[in-house]
Formats: sequence, C-alpha cells, structure tokens
Amino acid sequence: SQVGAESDWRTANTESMKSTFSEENGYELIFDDAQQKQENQLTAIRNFIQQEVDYILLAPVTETGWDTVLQEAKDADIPVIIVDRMVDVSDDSLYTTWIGTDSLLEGRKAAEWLNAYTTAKGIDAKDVNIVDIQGTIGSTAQIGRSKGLEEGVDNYGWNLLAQQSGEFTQAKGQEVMESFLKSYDDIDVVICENDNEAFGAIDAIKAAGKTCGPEGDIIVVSFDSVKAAFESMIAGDLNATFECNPLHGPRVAEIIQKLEKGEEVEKIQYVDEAYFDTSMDLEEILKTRAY
Ligand code: GZL
Ligand code: ZN
Repeated sequence: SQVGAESDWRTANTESMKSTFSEENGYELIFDDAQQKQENQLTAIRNFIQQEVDYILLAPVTETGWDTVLQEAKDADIPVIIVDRMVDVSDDSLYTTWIGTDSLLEGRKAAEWLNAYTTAKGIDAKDVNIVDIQGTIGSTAQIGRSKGLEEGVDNYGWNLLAQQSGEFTQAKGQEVMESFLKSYDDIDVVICENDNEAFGAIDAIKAAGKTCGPEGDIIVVSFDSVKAAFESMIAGDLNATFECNPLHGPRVAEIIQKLEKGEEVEKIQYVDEAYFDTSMDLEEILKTRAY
C-alpha cells in the first residue's frame, strides 16, 4: 500500500514497485494508492490479509498507529516489508524488514552544506534567517530532515524563523512560502523537505518580486533530487538538493527471493544517496538520472 502520488518522488517509487513486481517477472501485484491517508492503508492491509497474499509491502504515511494491523498480519503468517518511511511499533518482530533512506543523515548533510555555503560567502551565522517548509508531519522523512536542520541551528547559531508543513506537495509548498514571505521581510534561506515543495516555494518567491538561487536573495535547499530539481538548479532557481532514492523495487524483490529460500535478511537496509548543487556539472549528471 502506497502513500499516493503527492510528489515526483512518490511517482518514481510507485513505478519502481510496479515495474519490479510485474507478471513477466513472475509476480501478481495488488496495488493500493492510499491517497496519503493512514485509514486507507489500514483498510488495504486488512483486505490483503483477507486475500491471503504471500507478502505485504507497506510504505507507511506516518510512523505511529500500526501495531494492531501488523499483529493481524503476523497472526495470519504474512510477512510485512516496510518500504521508505519507518513504523514506530512496540515490537519490531511485527515487520520482517525495512528498506529505505536515512532521513536524519539527509537533514544533517543539508545543514553541513548550508554552513559551508554561507561561510564561503562570508555571511555571519547570526544573520542567516531560515524558514523550513516541512514534509508530512509525523512521517520519517519529515522527522529526520527537520531534526537535521534543528541540530544545525543549534550548532551554528542560525535564526530559524518558522517551520510549517507543506505536506510534500508543490501547491502547499507555494502556499506556505507565500505566508512566510508576508510574515518575514528578511528570509535568507528556505529549506524545503522535498523538491515539489521547493518548486512551489520558488513560484511564491518570484510572485513576491524576490529572487532565489545562487544569484538571488533567498537560498533554496530541498530533498529528493528528482529530474525536475536538476532542471531547477540549471535554471538558477534551486541551490542544492539532497538525494532520497525511491528505486526500492529491485531491493525488495531481492529480499523476497531470499525469504522464499528461507534465508535470513537484514532487519534494516539503507539505500545509498548523494547530494547535488550548482557547483557541479548538472547537465552531465542529469543524463545519468533514472528518476
Ligand atoms: C522520503 C519519502 C518522501 C519524499 C517525498 O523517504 O518518504 O515522501 O521525500 C515523498 O517526496 O512524498
Ligand atoms: Zn538576511
């Protein structure tokens, strides 16, 4: 059960699962789009249990509220593989394995990048005014990325003016940035907890008659590194994006193949990720990007 197509990242993640678990690859996939609602995911999981599926893959919209339904899957002897975001459960035997990305590390990398960038520009930390357009509140990605930024604020002494959820969507990201621009007349940095929020924030900045990117008034930093983020950096709007790899399908298939053979699998499996900024040869890198 997936969260819904709220972002380019999500579309790529879904595509990766659908192309991996295809009929020609020997699978029968029952796909549920929960439209970012946990109650829809709970219903989907109960339907999967009723259909006596062999495996349940869950991309949980937020971390809490899964113990009961995962216990029902366990009672039905159906292994559950958690993908992307994490579940916060009392007993981790309620899921077989988790595969995803380290959102806290992503957040920490972004804070380190911002410190290096502002220091290189000779901007004093106490003059760095930041707003944070958060992801879906309570999702692992939002928790990790916000925490990484907050640690940077504590370490470097930046001014964190405001934090508000943009729900990982472009529309909400634009709306939140519009309200920030009305509230604060000297925003130096906007941290967007995914690329789609950044696209909305950039539109809001321009509509307010301000500029952004390497040559602009406001530094824009985001997460995911989808193709459109490369185009935004090449256009001079976005400064940097921190990769979050959505291509989980092949890794999950590997895990299922091992489980089918009765082999043990690692409980926690991270996918690798990098970051990209306007100091790099982005046209070249873009040619290599799969999503
Ligand atoms: C990150 C993933 C997030 C992406 C967003 O692991 O959960 O959800 O960063 C997506 O683009 O909506
Ligand atoms: Zn300033």
